[in-house]
Amino acid sequence: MRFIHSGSTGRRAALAALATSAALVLSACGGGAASEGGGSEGGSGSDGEQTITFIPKQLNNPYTDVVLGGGEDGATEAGFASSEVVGPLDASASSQVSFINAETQRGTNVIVIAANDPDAVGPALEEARTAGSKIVAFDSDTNPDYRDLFVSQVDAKDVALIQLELISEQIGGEGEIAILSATANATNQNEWIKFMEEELASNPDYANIELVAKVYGDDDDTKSFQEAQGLLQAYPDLKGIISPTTVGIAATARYLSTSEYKGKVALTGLGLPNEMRPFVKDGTVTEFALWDPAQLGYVAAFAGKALADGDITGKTGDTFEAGELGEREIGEGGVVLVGPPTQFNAENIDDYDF
Ligand code: RAM
Repeated sequence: MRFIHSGSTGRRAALAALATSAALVLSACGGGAASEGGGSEGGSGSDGEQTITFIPKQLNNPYTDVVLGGGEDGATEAGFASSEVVGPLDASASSQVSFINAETQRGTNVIVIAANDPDAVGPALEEARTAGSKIVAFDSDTNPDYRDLFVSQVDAKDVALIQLELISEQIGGEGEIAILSATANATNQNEWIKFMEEELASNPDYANIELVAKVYGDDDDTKSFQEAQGLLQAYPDLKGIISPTTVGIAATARYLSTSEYKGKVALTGLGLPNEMRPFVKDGTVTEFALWDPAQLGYVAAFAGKALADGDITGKTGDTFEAGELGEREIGEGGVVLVGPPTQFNAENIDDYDF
């Protein structure tokens, strides 16, 4: 596996997207759920062969496809006998519970989860742990009581500060801004927003920037598009939008690109270069940020293997090898950082393929 500049990550993501679409078709009558097999065989680890299952926030999200591409590569390299992907089609608070319960029944050794809500998944994860599963949170944390460790993309405060710096630059340091987020319960977005609000209130550089609204597109393309449209109608003086979600920023860019606000209302946040490229090229977006999502899944798989092997327990100071990304150390609060974040603009966006 190669990272960041790699064409292989992009191809892997495309394959994952195809597989996901196929799974969705197969499960269309199955109550809004889907699963995608990988590795040699599914099922319990009772024969001594370890199994890992990834439960993302939702399956129909291009970001998720890239994360899971890295996750499946990591699972294979780390030596799991099988890896699976299961998950809901929407990111609502309790949509992952039935999937966790099914993994507990199957005796899955490691569950890797991006939590849609920090607490709604708690009781189900506790049952899984009692049954012997190791729990790795990634992308969006659970309440720390419910997992062994959390693999975080980048330090949460840094994610917040980058987005504020970008919007401030793009609106000339003053004016009204809004945030268009994912779901109202998403742990990751809420933490970034909390740090943004604290910084806006305390940093004199931002004294002339006013956050006038926070809206939620639920990581649904259509709802995000409509929320963007609604913001511009409700706040005619709006100077900029921060969207800390790949789904939200792409939908907002699509709205702005054909509206009278194109090039006048700034848009930044967290986006996939492959989705944002046309909007950078057509002048809708100047600069945005993200990390390499594949690395998140890759490191999570190796963390799961180290937990399942008993090499680490998830406590601060524990270290493990994450394949070609090298040694990782568990920091305060059981958090493993992946990073680094990258900023994408017209000069460098063609160097990235994910
Ligand atoms: C969306 C999801 C995900 C987040 C990225 C930046 O795809 O909300 O959890 O990490 O955006």
